[in-house]
Amino acid sequence: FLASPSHLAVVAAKYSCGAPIGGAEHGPDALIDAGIFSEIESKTKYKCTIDHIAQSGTFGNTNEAHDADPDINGMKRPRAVSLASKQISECVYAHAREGKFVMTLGGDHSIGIGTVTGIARAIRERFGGSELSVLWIDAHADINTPETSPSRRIHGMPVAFASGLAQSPTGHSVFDWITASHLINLKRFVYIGLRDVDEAEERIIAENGIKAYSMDDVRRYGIVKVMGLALEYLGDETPIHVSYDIDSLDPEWAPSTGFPVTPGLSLEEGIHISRRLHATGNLVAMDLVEVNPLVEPGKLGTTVKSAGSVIQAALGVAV
Ligand code: EXY
Ligand code: MN
Ligand code: MN
Ligand code: MN
Repeated sequence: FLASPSHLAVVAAKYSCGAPIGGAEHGPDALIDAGIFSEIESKTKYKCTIDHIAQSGTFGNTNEAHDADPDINGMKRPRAVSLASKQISECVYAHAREGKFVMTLGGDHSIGIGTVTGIARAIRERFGGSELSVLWIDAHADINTPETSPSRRIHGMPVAFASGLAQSPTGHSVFDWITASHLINLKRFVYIGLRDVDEAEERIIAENGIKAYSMDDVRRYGIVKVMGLALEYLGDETPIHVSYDIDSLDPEWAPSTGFPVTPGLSLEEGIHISRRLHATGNLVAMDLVEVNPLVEPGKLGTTVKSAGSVIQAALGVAV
């Protein structure tokens, strides 16, 4: 039911203000400089454009404490992350509204607040109120609220903000830009690859009846079966957004990331996920996040190559 887009809007989201360590703001350039998108242009029908978004000025874009950005409700860097995600949300919304495929490169995973809300809003408008489906491929659940988060870092909270579970803290206007038109429905949401989930997150997942396939499930049933179940659950008639955290892959394949957890998906399993999503014909947007060139710099090549493969497979390139 989707007209197949011929324009690929790449959004380089150069932020690390949601994470406790810096470096992820350099992820987008590492991917772009590796030539992934020139190759896509030569091998597919896609015409690519790239927007670079980095915050400067008042709040800064890195994780370091900032006088202008004191904690709110325990959250670290709330204004920086809120402003970053608002900018990203508006940018991806504008592209998706025109029917382009939107590929956002992170950045720490707090940028997912921006991507998911922007795509969800565009889909509502394009398809008369219908809701976006989201696949979250990650070692982590990223669904803490400011109240449950052990780290107080917003990269562990994007799913909570994009679904409305976390709200703008009382008395503060930060994150107030997220309105009902931006929110996703957690009944149209599936996790794959989980293996490092906080106790409170386990409870939130259970209470909200969220479909989740852990790494143990992938080992038990195999990735082919798991993808089949995930896509069957979401149904055929739905636009899909995949938010792909590179730390879903085993550290062997993606060592240059801030929070690696072993054992993870093999590169082959990671590519299978992307291929299956492409084959649905319903994929409208993708995030590829948490490539951190400052972690294991000697193995950045391996990490970028893996990221490039999952990106290209999602766009139908044979990898
Ligand atoms: N669940 C932990 C927290 O909320 O602090 C760890 C989050 C890690 C997030 C990584 C990037 O995906
Ligand atoms: Mn994540
Ligand atoms: Mn993660
Ligand atoms: Mn194709």
